[in-house]
Amino acid sequence: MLSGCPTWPKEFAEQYQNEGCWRGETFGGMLRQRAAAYGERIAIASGERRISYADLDARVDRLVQGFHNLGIQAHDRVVVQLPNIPEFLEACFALFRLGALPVFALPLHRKSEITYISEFSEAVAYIIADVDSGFDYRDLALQVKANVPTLQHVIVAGEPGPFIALSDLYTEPVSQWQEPSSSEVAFLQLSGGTTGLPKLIPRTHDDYIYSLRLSAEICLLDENTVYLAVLPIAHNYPLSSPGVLGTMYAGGRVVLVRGASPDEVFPLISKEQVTITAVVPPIALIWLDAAVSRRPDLSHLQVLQVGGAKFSAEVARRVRSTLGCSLQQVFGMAEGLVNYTRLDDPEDIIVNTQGRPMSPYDEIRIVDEEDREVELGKVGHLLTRGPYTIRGYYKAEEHNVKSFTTDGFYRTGDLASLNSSGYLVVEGRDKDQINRGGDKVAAEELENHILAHPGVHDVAVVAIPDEFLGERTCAFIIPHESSLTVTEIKVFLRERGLAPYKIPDRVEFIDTFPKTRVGKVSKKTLREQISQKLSSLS
Ligand code: J2J
Repeated sequence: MLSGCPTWPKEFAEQYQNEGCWRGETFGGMLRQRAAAYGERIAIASGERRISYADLDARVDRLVQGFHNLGIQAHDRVVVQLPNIPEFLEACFALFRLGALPVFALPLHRKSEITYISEFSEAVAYIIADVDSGFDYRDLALQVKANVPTLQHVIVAGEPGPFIALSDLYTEPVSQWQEPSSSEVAFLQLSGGTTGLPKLIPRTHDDYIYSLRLSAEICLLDENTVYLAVLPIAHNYPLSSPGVLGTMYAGGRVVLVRGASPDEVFPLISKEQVTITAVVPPIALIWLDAAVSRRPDLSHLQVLQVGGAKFSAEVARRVRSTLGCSLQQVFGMAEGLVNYTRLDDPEDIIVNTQGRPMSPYDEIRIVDEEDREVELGKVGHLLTRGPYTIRGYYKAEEHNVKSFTTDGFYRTGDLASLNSSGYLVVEGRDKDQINRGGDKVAAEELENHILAHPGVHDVAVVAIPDEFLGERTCAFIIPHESSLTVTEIKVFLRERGLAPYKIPDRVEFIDTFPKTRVGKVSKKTLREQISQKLSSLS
């Protein structure tokens, strides 16, 4: 097992095995079996490209040999930052087979995030696209490589520039390698974050494949499923809930697309006969509005999943009548626990709750400030433990003490209530994070970046309500000098290489911070102040 990865105590691991949650499957083995069972059926469609399960299996073997020839070995970490293209899945399955660990970066991550996760994970390689959405990842890689001594290889899907072409690595397999054991960590996923620096989440073959299998069952996937991957598949939700991997588990077809606009997506749903897709609330809103005027042919679409941020009941009610498909709410987290409304649930549950845990072995506690369980139906802090929820972040001992109870429950940072049928309603959050329509911004991380500006004395980042995204970010800054401008701050953050979605939506200059009774900055008062100001402006 890779060091620095907390794991389940023996008695829990045995229980999860005995109960049949963990069945000893690995990703490498899963693809091999699907290739044997579904051979010529299409696994991945991307533009005009079609890759069958048999082709995918063979291409992955060739790539394993190529990675092996480069010197990539079991337990090595490899940062993968690719858009929704087939190479994403080929590279990941090749790394899985080799026992090397993909570290998933989002396409919008920039120098700051990539340098940090490469350094922290001591990555030996970084896999990128050449250019995507107008951004040249090779320029980013040059900067990252100059700062991260462990990084030996940059591998490019597309024109390699000064680096290695991924396409040159597909090599006739000659070596033998031992596939990892199912209890090993398969990859590191990025946490939405609440702290100054992003945390890495170790997921094992056993736990993640369990979550795929269950997700595929709950979403009624089979070999006739066509799943459209609209969100970046590096994210846990489109990767596994049931996402591209759950679809492949079921032997279905994954359709990859790089944008979410109705112009692109509606014709594709019709052409590929898509049966299920997953979006965040702002995309659902755009699709609903566009569908009213365009009346697209979505006749094959059975399920629209919405998750990642709270979906308002009012909008949720419009899904069936406007798009003609079922809505499924998904409330999940890269750390583990995923809740789904079930497809045969009554409308009231589907519209008004965020679903119930997918596994009977998921343990849920709703507690007060002292970790005492609150009455059923009351709002409290959501804690969870189970067969696919991590027991700790990668190499984060100190932080793990705060994020997990001594008996292994993960403190989700969400405020929720539980009803008598076991369904959860997300009521808010006690973690210092802004959920920008599914994109998570850790307040402390952004504050640290802003504090690095020499003209800033102090800063506090809070969420402001937003009709479209749910929330946006507002940075309250106490400047050293009154000449500091909003533009200066934004340019500064961009130049530091921060992901664009973390650049504050609004900056407010202020003389002093309101304080709580114990002398801490009162973010609650700041949120109230800005809400009042904004409502008086509108
Ligand atoms: C309210 N808040 C939600 C929802 C997530 C499936 C779906 C989503 C994620 C995800 C995921 C929410 N309503 N429906 O990994 O597998 C907020 C909560 C949660 C945090 C996790 C999956 N769905 N959230 O969004 O790791 O605050 O995972 O704790 O990015 O998003 O964020 P993340």
